[in-house]
Amino acid sequence: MEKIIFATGNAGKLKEIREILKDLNREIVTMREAGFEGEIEENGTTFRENAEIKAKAVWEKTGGIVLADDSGLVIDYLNGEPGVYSARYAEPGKRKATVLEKLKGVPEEKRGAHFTSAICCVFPNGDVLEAEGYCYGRIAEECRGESGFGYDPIFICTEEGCAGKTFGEATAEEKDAVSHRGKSLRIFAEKLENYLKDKEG
Ligand code: ITT
Repeated sequence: MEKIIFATGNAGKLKEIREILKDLNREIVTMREAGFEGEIEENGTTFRENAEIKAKAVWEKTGGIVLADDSGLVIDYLNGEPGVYSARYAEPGKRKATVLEKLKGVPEEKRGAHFTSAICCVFPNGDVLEAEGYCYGRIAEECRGESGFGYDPIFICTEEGCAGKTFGEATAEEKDAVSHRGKSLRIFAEKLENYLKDKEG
């Protein structure tokens, strides 16, 4: 069975994607393992555009089945920031602190936020499948918990099954069950199944 190449340099995403898509029973390799070198300029203005840019860049070089995730944290009080700039918001190691500082003194009811994940999969013949997922919550007043990656310790999830915990406090199973990436990838998995059935039939 043909493997899936995941166009990412983010180890946290890779771990989650392998777990969430384990029922596909397909090997998921990174773009580096697939021989892709170099950087990808993510110059889109939406998560969806950036996911497509990443998937197509790796597909053009490898010709395989390529999956990409573009994601980020959208904070109401900051008019949607950091959004598509989530990976580039402040210096590495200072991103969570920067968000906490900007929301200092802001009351709980105004700290609403959500994570978005846009998935794009390009097939060897150029066909494209897309999916999106969202997870709602609010920004904590300080970091809580060590699990996950990125902004997880400052995102208090308000969705059933995880409500009240930051993603840093949630187990991987609890996060995957409600997260933006869990949702986008489960939608993708269903679309993939239908796509493959159509092709075979
Ligand atoms: P690739 O583009 O190589 O996949 P990246 O880290 O640059 O990796 P993005 O451009 O999609 O990925 O930026 C997403 C950023 O948003 C990511 O670096 C995190 O800081 C944050 N983020 C996305 N999903 C997250 C999650 O589930 N938990 C915490 N932070 C998340």
